[in-house]
Amino acid sequence: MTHCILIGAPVDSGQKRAGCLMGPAAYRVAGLAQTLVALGHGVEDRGDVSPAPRDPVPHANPAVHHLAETIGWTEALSEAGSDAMANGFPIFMGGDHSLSLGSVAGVARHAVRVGRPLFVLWLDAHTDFHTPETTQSGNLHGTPVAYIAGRLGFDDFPPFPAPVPPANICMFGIRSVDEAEQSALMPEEVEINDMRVLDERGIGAPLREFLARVEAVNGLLHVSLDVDFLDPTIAPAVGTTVPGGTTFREAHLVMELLHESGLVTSLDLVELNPFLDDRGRTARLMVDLVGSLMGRKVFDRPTRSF
Ligand code: HAR
Ligand code: MN
Ligand code: MN
Ligand code: MN
Repeated sequence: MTHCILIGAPVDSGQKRAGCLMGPAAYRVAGLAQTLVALGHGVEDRGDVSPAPRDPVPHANPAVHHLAETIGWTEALSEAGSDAMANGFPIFMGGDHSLSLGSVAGVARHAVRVGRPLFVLWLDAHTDFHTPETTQSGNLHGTPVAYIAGRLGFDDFPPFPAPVPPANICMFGIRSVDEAEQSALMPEEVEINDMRVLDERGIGAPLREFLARVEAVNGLLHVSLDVDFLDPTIAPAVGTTVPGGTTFREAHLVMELLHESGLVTSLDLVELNPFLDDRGRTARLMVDLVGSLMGRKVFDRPTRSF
């Protein structure tokens, strides 16, 4: 039994298509808490975080927008995340992906506190490895991995508590990478399982290898699940659809293997835009994936496969 702490993060400042702010409400309507309770877990819904208002912050890159607001979210979510880690298993209900600037910062503070290495599993169509200086869209939801990895260019943000070594960051589902991200990632040891890798190897083998690395050093594991990790035909409620995403079963298999590993210590659910959904199907799929992560099985076998 896990004590799950739901943290509403109605962040919409990291991109330009309004609607992600309705995400936490959609997860509640889709029955996230009820799903967790049915699996035998405890649930504490801490409500929605709301950052203090602040004055605009100018930036040398004129494309960057909503910088002050995003910094405010980062501080508030880092605080909420750090507190929740001390008490249970935080589930950040987004909100666009810029919320991970704060959620992972909070988790990293906890990792420092308990003296354990932090690993990050990034399930996304995008690498989100821009800095505020390199982004051309100015959408800060494209930057959290760079912040987490300790890249320079985040001077306006609180310093990241303890940057995650790039080798501890593993991505799955990648199929949209900008040039500046490509060249910044080239020398780094971030493990990028793009869709080509998944086509050739399947999703299970590379995931098991990564989980073995986490287990070997008793790491904490933060999972960041972007809706666009999924193929848009099964998950339409996202502003940045990219064709060729993961299937229903690939996504559930990831969650089932993560459950069996027993390694996951925190989770982001990001980029759901309920305004773009088709009768709630994307919200329900995301909740079902959390169900698999938290122990729901197709068939209950006595042996574990991880
Ligand atoms: N790389 C593009 C940009 O920076 C698109 C980023 C889209 N990011 C998300 N989250 N939707 O992964 O604008
Ligand atoms: Mn505190
Ligand atoms: Mn993302
Ligand atoms: Mn994405």
